[in-house]
Amino acid sequence: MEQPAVDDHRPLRDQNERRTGMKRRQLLLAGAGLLSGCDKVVQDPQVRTTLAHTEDITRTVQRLVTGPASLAPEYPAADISPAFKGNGTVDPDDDDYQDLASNHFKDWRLDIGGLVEHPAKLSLDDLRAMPSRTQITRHDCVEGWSCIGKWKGVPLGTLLQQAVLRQGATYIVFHCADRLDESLSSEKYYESIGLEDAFHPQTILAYDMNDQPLSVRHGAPLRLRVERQLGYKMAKYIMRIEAVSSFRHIGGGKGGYWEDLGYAWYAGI
Ligand SMILES: Nc1nc2c(c(=O)[nH]1)N[C@H]1C(S)=C(S)[C@@H](COP(=O)(O)O)O[C@H]1N2
Ligand SMILES: [Mo]
Repeated sequence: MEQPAVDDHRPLRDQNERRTGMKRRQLLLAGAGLLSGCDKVVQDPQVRTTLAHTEDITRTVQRLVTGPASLAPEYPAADISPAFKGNGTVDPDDDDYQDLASNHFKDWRLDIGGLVEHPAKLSLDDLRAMPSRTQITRHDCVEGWSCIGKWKGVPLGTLLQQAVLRQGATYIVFHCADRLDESLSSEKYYESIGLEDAFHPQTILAYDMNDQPLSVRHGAPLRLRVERQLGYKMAKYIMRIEAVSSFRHIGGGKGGYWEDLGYAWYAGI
């Protein structure tokens, strides 16, 4: 059967992603003893729309195999990568962002809004004064590389408990400062996760990396770590967090910058 045409780097990335995703899916499916049935569906390159269902299967099976609150592996300090790759945007080409950066983010405020009882605007000092969590984890990019880093930040769940989600809040959306590649999309980078991941103990908004304030390269002043998912979920340069009942009205409607271009919304690993 014919493969879809590869006319720019985007479908190629999609294919990479699908390949990586499949391997992991197959592992999870095998673990759950479901390989034979689901495997056929996953492997049929024609069944494009089935991939959406496969995404649901991945999520369900990951939960069956690992339980809803299972932790991603954490590593000893000796395993920290000497050079952590920077990927995607590494210096946002945005005037407002550059102004904030030139003043060491003293005027930056994390805007928390949407379906919450108590909208808030928090400074870096506010965030640093809150209880924190530190974790050494492996970052897996869909492009096929991994790096281990140490992250310190505020558990997202703590912030959401303070903000108090209103009825109907189902997803947390992260709005970023950067436009990644205007030839692919004019949208600013954004991401979204469900409440299970939002309240997961390892889901943090990180302001330190490897015991230093987060660098611009890696998402200063604040980036998401959602450790059971792939790298593209880990929004850098976060400006605003919004609780929503649906993300259909945001960006291209698929829940994230790369999702709008065809990546899976649930990028479980
Ligand atoms: N705002 C923003 N967040 C982003 C990206 C981006 O381009 N812009 N790239 C994503 C991808 S694909 C990866 S692998 C990681 C890279 O993070 P790093 O630069 O710290 O390695 O950030 C993710 N978050
Ligand atoms: Mo990535």
